[in-house]
Amino acid sequence: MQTTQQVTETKYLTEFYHLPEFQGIEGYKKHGGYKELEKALKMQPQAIIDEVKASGLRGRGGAGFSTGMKWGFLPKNDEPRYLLCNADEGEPGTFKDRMMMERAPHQLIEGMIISGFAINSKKSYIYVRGEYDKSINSLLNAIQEAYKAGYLGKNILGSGFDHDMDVYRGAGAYICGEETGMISSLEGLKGQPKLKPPFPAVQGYLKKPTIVNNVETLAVVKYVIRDGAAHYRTFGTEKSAGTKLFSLSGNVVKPGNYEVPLAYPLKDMIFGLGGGMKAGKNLKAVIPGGSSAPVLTAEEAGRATLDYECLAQMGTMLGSGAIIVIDDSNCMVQCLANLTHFYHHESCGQCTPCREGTGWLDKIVHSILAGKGRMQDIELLLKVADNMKGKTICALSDAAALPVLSFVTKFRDEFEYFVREGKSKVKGTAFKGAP
Ligand code: L3W
Ligand code: SF4
Repeated sequence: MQTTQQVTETKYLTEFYHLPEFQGIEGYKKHGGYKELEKALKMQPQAIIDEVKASGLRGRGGAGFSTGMKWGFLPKNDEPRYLLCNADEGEPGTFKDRMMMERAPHQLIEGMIISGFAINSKKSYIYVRGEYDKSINSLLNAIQEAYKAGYLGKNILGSGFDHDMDVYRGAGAYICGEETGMISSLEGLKGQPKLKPPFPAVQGYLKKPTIVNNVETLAVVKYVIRDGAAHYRTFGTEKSAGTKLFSLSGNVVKPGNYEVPLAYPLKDMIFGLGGGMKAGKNLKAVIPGGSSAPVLTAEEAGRATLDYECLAQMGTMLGSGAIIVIDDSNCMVQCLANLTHFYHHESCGQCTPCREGTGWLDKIVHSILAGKGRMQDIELLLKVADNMKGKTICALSDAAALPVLSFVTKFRDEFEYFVREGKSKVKGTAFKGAP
């Protein structure tokens, strides 16, 4: 497979990420830091919301919901309002938010203060994945610097606007990345999702209106204020505007985080920026948007562009922007076993289709791997997965079912071979048991 164009990153958000000084307030200010906060505080809050709406910015955490529209759902006179930054980053394959928090904590903080001002919120929380020690320390240090400099606290830069910010550390549950689970956890309750509606924008933290946005989404807000919605729209397409950070992992020569405009060809990401496959290996499959996104075959990957519409049309999704590349030395039954184990472990157990379904999927895939599979188990996998879709409180059940449906449908020969022969079709792969 060949790349189609000269492959370069578009370093819009990440322009100064290579500079260690960008992590501290002085270095950040040297490169334009907090200028947009000064500008935003002189604007009407509604004008900021309108600009964000006009920019076409969509949530970068997974669902791609319009940010401006979400902010517009806040009820008019219900206060206090909370802003909650989702930095739980638990989706397998996703590691872009970690880089943003480690290398540019002030970029997120500035974006959050501007967003807080726009939605009239005086208090925000950053809910960070518990394992992210470096991110947490980087944020705590930057928040302290921002308070000292008068960008947080009372009467910010003499504007009359007050805003306080805290970091909350998660405790390792994937489900706390789901916004209502996150709110429950922040309230000190068990981190379990709740039925929507009411959506958090109407009734969230402490039953008050709460906007939950991903790290990258909130960081973008500063740039929309700096350059305007029209400029932001020069990147990407009409419906998928802007640049996006993609976490590229798996069997590529150069894994890492790459920032490109939306609608960037997936093959350029893999074979250009990612350096292609390792010597002697061929592309077999790609998971384009975090482990919840249905897998693409190599042929499909060659046609895909990285935007919400193209990937949805191909029956998968952009999700959180985690691209997991699988070469032909991997066994798809074993790859799926990693995913079924993960979702079974992370199901919170409230809904029967999810609690039981994730367990059955995991048991069936592992029995095939143990050489005890029956041909009818392949159909059973499809049936169980199908019954888990669209019936539960949150999207985890669908997220567990979709990879199974796509792996079994697109790589059925590998599942049948394993059942028939009791071993993998891919030579040299031996299953070493569940992680
Ligand atoms: C008010 C309405 N608000 C929708 C809001 C809603 C939420 C956002 C999107 O799942 C996906 C999931 C994972 N009034 C509203 C409204 N909203 N209608 O819009 O809502 P929703 O329900 O479509 O999505 P979600 O529950 O936020 C997110 C997928 O992302 N995923 C997981 C990503 C993991 C990470 C990570 O590790 N960083 O993000 C990956 O693909 O499967 O489909 O705010 O309240 N009428
Ligand atoms: Fe919990 Fe699964 Fe139900 Fe989500 S779908 S609330 S993870 S049991």
